[in-house]
Amino acid sequence: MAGKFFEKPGAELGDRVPPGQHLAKGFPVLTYGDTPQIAPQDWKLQVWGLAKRQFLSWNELLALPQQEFTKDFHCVTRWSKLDVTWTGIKVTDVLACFEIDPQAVCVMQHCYGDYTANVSLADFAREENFFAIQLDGEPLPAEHGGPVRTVIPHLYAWKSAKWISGLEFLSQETLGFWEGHGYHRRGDPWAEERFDHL
Ligand SMILES: Nc1nc2c(c(=O)[nH]1)N[C@H]1C(S)=C(S)[C@@H](COP(=O)(O)O)O[C@H]1N2
Ligand SMILES: [Mo]
Repeated sequence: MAGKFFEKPGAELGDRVPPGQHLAKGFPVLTYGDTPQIAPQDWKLQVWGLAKRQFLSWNELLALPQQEFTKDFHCVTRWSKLDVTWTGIKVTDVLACFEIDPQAVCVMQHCYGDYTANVSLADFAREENFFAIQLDGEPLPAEHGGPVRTVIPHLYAWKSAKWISGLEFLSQETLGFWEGHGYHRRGDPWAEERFDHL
């Protein structure tokens, strides 16, 4: 796989690159289906299931604290990109707006264009996860999920939902798009949780 678009990680990066992954040159775009075009002011996060609050608007999202995040990104199709620089809002700060019922243990991320990805609330509500609104200091490009996507760095990147449009809080696990097509329900790249063999 080494060559024009991918290179084998050098030994010095070995501890940064999960097993079976190669480093991508550039930042590949991986989308199933068409790229939705959403004007930031029209973006809205719907909230349903086991939570009181029903939505968060673009302006409400921007009113929350923003910070820079530099994180590695691992796609299950075996490319990784190290040190991606984003600006975003911590997932924990967003979740604090919703009055989530203690019975909620899972979250379904819904997207414009109908993609879904499930995560446990424990995996979602981690300090290093965020809603990204910028990439390299520029508004997040549509092909990378703009105006808003989630980034969950400790799981394979299919869990990082582009064009996020909704969060559904659930008392039990329901499978998202790729998870329903045989991909792993959790997707830890360090454990190579690529496919679900159950
Ligand atoms: N809505 C939506 N989110 C998505 C996808 C998608 O097809 N639709 N692809 C996933 C996959 S498989 C990967 S690897 C990353 C790719 O993000 P990128 O295109 O910004 O590199 O987005 C994830 N989020
Ligand atoms: Mo992916």
